[in-house]
Amino acid sequence: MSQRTTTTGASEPHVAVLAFPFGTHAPPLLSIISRLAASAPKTLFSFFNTEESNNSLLSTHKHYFLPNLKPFNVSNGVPEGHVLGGNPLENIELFIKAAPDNTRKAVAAAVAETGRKVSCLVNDAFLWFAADLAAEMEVPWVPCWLSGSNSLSAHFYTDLIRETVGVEGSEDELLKFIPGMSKVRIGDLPEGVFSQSLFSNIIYSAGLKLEQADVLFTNCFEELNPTINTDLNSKFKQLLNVGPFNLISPPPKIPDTNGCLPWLDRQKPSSVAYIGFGSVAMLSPDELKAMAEVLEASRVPFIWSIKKSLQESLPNGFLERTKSNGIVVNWAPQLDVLAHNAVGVFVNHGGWNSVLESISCGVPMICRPFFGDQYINGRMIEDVWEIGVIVDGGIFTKTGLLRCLDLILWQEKGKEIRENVRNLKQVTEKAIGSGGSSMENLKRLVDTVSRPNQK
Ligand code: U2F
Ligand code: KMP
Repeated sequence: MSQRTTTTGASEPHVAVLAFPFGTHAPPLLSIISRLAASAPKTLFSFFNTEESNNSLLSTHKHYFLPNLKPFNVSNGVPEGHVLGGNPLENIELFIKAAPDNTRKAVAAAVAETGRKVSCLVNDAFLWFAADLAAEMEVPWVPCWLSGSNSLSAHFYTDLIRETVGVEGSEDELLKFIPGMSKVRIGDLPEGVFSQSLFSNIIYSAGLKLEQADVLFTNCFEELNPTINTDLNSKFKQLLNVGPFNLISPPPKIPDTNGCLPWLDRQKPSSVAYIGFGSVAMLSPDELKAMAEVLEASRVPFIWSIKKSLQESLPNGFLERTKSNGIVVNWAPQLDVLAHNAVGVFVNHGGWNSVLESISCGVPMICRPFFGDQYINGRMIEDVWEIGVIVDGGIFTKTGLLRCLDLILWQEKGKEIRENVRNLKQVTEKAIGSGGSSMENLKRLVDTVSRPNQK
């Protein structure tokens, strides 16, 4: 009996999905794959990811693993006995170096276990070796760019940028020669455009390789960057913006263990600063001190999500003195916090998921970018979408941060910014509504991945 089930299934589509297990990459990829799996119940989706990342997803995002979406473990690439130094780039580089071999092994094992040949390969775009794997298996190659089309354009045009501005381009030079990027400066570009580390080279190569994708899909929506998207649409075989994933396939609720939500209920509308810098970025001790001093002196009500290890570096007595004014948490229920009408500003690092979550809740931003796409995201926020500001000088100082908080929370300019982000929220809702651009693109994506292999 079980054999008959396997034989029937053997000809049904099987999508292998390769996750990048660092930063906030695997959860949004899993979320969109879950949405595809729900729309294509006869298609099997195998989610290849490290054991650590899969275990974390299984404990916090279990509902995404539908009966036709199964996790498979891939080695993290850390050699036996190797002691990690604590720099996230070390983990990334060890994983990526070993990933092509480890993934081939894991995919072969999953095919043997499920009795289904792979019919389509989906991967986090950083893992561009997947292009070769898809070619070997003779299946469509469908990478996913988990950030915005603004950073995608920067990586796609890296050679042109290097040729045009040379290696010594001035930080303030504008990228006027790239459609939709005329407000972006050389200094805003992500690593991979100029820097030469192993990880940067991987992203650079991804930018070149993505042109070969059968379909490239993103966690973005067309109306957010219309000029960039029109341009990129003519460069890729098929570019499908199917975001924001947080709205297309909502994540599970995070327990409100610190009582952020009832506390927010007691605050005035648009008065609270929510502060959080994602899963990787860390404030320096000086910036941490500047932030704490501003919160204490200004009396701006706040929720500050800050890792336990950094909480020890807060000024002596800060928690006690600000108890009536704010909450410090290890990890906040970010989406619920942003959706609360008491929140007036999100002080963040420009991480793509945070940016989309803030837009989908209509909350203005103050950005302090650290790495990767965060600078270019901050630039779009300040100069193109006009839904927030980059903190003065790029780092937190007492005067710079106070000025930004004052601007967004209390000044006339802040009202305009708030109106802009609320308008953009509506545009976002349209994109994911019935007949909206992301919804229509999602149907095309479901169609691509659920097709039996025709190569
Ligand atoms: C990398 O992402 P990060 O982890 O640095 O940051 P985000 O993209 O902003 O994602 C953070 C997520 O964690 C959630 C939050 C976001 O979904 O809702 N979160 C939370 O629930 N509670 C908290 O207290 C704090 C955060 C990278 F660093 C970025 O540059 C990239 O743009 C991003 C995507 O490629 O990946
Ligand atoms: C650690 C990370 C990430 C990183 C750098 C790190 C990460 C990430 C990026 C990134 C780089 C260029 C882009 C977009 C994102 O950089 O998760 O255009 O996404 O040191 O975890």
